[in-house]
Amino acid sequence: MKRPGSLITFAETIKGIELNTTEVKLLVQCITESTFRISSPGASEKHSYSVTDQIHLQAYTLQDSDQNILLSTSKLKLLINKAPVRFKFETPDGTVLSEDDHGLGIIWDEDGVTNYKTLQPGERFFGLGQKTGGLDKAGKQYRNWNTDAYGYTPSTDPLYISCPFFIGMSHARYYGIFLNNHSETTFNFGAANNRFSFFQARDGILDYFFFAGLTPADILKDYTLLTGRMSLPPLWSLGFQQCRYSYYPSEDITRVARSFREKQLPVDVIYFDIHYMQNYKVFTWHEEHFPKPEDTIRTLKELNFHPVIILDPGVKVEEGYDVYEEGLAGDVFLKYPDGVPYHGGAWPGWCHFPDFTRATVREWWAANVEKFAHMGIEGFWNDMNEPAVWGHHVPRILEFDMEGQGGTHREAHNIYGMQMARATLQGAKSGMVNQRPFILTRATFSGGQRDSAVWTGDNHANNEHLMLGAKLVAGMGLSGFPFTGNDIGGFTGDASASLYRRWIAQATFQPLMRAHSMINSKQAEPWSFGEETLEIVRNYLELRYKILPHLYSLFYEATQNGMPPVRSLLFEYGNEWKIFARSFEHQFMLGNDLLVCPIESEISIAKVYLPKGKWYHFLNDTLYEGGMEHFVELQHDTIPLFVKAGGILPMQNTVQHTNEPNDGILRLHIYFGSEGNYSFYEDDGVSYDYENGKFALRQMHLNTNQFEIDKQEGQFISRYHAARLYIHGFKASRVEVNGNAINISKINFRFMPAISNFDPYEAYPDALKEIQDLPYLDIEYTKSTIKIIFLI
Ligand code: MIG
Repeated sequence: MKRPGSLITFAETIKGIELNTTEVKLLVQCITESTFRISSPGASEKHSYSVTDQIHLQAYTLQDSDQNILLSTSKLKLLINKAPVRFKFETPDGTVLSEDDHGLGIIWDEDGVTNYKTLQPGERFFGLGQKTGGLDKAGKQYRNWNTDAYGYTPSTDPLYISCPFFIGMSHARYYGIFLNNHSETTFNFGAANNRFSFFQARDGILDYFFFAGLTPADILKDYTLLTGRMSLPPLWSLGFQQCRYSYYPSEDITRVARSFREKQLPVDVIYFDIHYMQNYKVFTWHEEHFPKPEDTIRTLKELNFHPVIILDPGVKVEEGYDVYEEGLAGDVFLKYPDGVPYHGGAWPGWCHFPDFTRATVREWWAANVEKFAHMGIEGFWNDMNEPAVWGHHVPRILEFDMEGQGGTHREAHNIYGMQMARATLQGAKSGMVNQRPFILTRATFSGGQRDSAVWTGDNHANNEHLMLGAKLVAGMGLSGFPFTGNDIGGFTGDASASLYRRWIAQATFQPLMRAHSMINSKQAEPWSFGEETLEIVRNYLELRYKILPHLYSLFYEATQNGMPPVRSLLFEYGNEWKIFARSFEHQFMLGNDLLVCPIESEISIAKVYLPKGKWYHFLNDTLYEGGMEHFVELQHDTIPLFVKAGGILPMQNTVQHTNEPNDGILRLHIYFGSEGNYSFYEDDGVSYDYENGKFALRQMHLNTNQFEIDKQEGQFISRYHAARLYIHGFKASRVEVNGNAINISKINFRFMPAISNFDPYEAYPDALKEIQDLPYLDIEYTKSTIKIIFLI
């Protein structure tokens, strides 16, 4: 056992502050005003797959006294106790954020390295990526080791993705810790003890970043500055996605696609799961099921579908199979220390596995992806990349390149999926000329948000998974992953109609809206659950396409500051303890203003918690008082949706797919309240031209009786010539637009149309209640600035 003893000397060098203690050396770096880094020698020279940028050092002040060294910036203080060496982080006003346990501190032993931190009174823990358990993870311990978690439950750990980053809350202040280590790591948030929390790295390399911020958003901003942010996804990937294990042969996938169009169900994406391949061989097409893949792809595209294919990492060992032969010749496969390539079992039988930690291997993989992009495939779905092999135990002794630094499967395991997604993105991009591809991966790691969307793997068709899914998506958002979703309906098992409807309703408000189901399970397309469900699902899909302008603007925000579209209530309401209660912790926000409450199947009266403030019922405009619980009646498997007073929601008319232009009229729903702001973003949705200024960004502000739209930034010509302003909760009788008085009109308004075949007004008088006489006004959107004053 080894730990930092007393400080012998310290030196401020170009690397940072080097501490020399009786037993170990440590390096302290000030990275930004709100970020410090502490690492063991050599750690900062190791290649990090998570940290994107070159680390720059930030100025700080240093005060040296007998007992300690104090490093401070305007936002954060680090006190280094000298005997023994212990670290304590404080806010500038002296509130403790996190401190080493005085007796234990940092310990190196047979478990690797463990940093023990004193549990602060009432300390809470959030995020840590794709983790089960509550919103507040206090009292739990988690392990990071990417795992094919087929059959997982609401308490399984680990799952598919590792993200050793969490946000902590102590003394009502926030901090974040990112353990920059992709070997197996463990986080204890006060599990089975009342003394400490800890984080532990099995490889013995200590390297963590400490973030301080006034809000969780500040911390996420710093963390994503360090580990990167996603770039804008293609707009079509935010449409509805239909998957099945598997749609084949060719006639089957095109039949499903046609059915969507015939039944007028808005959709953009359809998937090819593993049966499109010949004997599951990656980068092949099945000769009988898909004899003319180009034709199938063309047919799908004519139907305005964007086809996505699955890619598994295992390459079948088979003489004469070109991908295998070329891989062998190019020396791309993982090997044992004696140079013999590794054989692992997967769908194709015995496979070799590419070493995605080598640049040339990523290029080889990318070249194969590129060929498929040239065929018209625009989306690539990376599966089985934990990596998963039959028997689940990839030998730890396999050797990896690790960007030339060398390593074994112990170090490479958790970033394997991430590097596969990176290689896939690389290939897709070079194969698609100035068009954005869509990459989806099952396994990844901190920083993987840069390359791909993720889903939560093989969930099950039950209520537990419906609710868990909402928490996982919000939890991943807190951890820097904005583009996430769950298999709608549940992957394994058979969803009831009610469960499916509730899942569709919930996923309408989640970033990735993908329905998927297991081979041999009941068919699970929207029409497989009866006519009534079909009508209801169509309503939700239409609503999804109406809110695309909102969703897309939220994705733009994710590219700018790392804020996820789906936001845990922690972001705004962390000081309201009810948000952590078991019955409310599934609730989430889509953006700042829209509150979504997931509800189990068959439930017709729901209990929700509305945070402080005033809230409008999204479907019927009833005003609710926040800071308390409410019971809400639910018809037709709707879910409770509320908009915050002061909220702004941009929408469009519904379209059948994202290739279909909207009608040029922006629907702006504004909800009376004292303050609301919105960044409304548009671009062409498909190319990278936005990087060269081809975007349209307009800031909107709502302040009681005044609504303003600022001048556009960027050179994209907006899709909208007019805006129809729906005014919710305003008492105004007159209005002035840029100084000119105009009339307020009234309209019978419904967010979701009635269920036509069933005539809800006969069968269910209250169903999807329309808003009676909603006031609105039409304005020219092309005016360079717009100022609206509501007058009584
Ligand atoms: O061993 O490709 O999570 O979505 O449909 C199963 C078949 C492999 C697991 C994925 C699932 C996918 C399935 N895959």
